[in-house]
Amino acid sequence: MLLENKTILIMGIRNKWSIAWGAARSAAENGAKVLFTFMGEDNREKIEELISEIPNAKAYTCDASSDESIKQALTKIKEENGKLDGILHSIAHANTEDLRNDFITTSREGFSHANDISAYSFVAVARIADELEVLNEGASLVSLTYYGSTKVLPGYNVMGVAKAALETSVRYLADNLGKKNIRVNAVSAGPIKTLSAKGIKDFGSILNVVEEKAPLRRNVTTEEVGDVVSFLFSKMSSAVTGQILYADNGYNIMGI
Ligand code: IMJ
Repeated sequence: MLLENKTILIMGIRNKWSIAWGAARSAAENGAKVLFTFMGEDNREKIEELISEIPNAKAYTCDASSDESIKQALTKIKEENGKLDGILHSIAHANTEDLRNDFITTSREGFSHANDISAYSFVAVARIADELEVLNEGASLVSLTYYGSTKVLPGYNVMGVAKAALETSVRYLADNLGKKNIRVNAVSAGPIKTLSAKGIKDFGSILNVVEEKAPLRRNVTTEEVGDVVSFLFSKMSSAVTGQILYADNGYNIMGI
């Protein structure tokens, strides 16, 4: 199996619709031992119930806005499970008003918050995992991004700026960690109805446009995105680093 004898940490699980959950199922199906981090100790019961269908899965709380919290989580994870072969960063947040109003109204605080949680936290995870020697030789770090980093999508706003910072961070991290044979990539997923898309104005029409225009004439599923993440965790991608790999049924290649 593709991920046999590998331990994979999935950071940012919320519910069964999360891309993180699609990635976890794919990693588990391919033979990996899967661990999770989630936000907020209050959610432990719900998360443990969800992950109970994956044998030997364990969940740890982690607040991506705090280096101290990331350190605590990674220390405990290493103590209890040994070193990791892969980490998926599936964490993003912007203030709701910054996704509802015109981009020009974004406050200094809102801009900083979106970039802190959605981009900087990946840099912090990479650095702390490296410092604490949490990663095995040949490990693979993966984050999730979106086309709104590159093109204007209505309402994506400051998240587009944060994803651009994330994608550039992927390239610089890939350079820094390449010396240690650690790879760093991001998967740019097509739009999916997750909790992060809930309440987003006209989300349904965005899904319809993809169905109509994407070369494969359909939307992507969390399982399909998860399979691409598994490829990046596997030896099959040993020559791939610093890349933004689109899992969007080809939508991004179209000019119109
Ligand atoms: C989000 C906003 C606007 C347009 C959007 C999205 N499109 C897609 C998304 C077209 C696909 C979902 N996406 C890719 C995200 O990265 C979402 C991030 C996000 C969502 C929320 C909603 C609730 C909240 N803060 C958020 N922060 C980040 O309070």
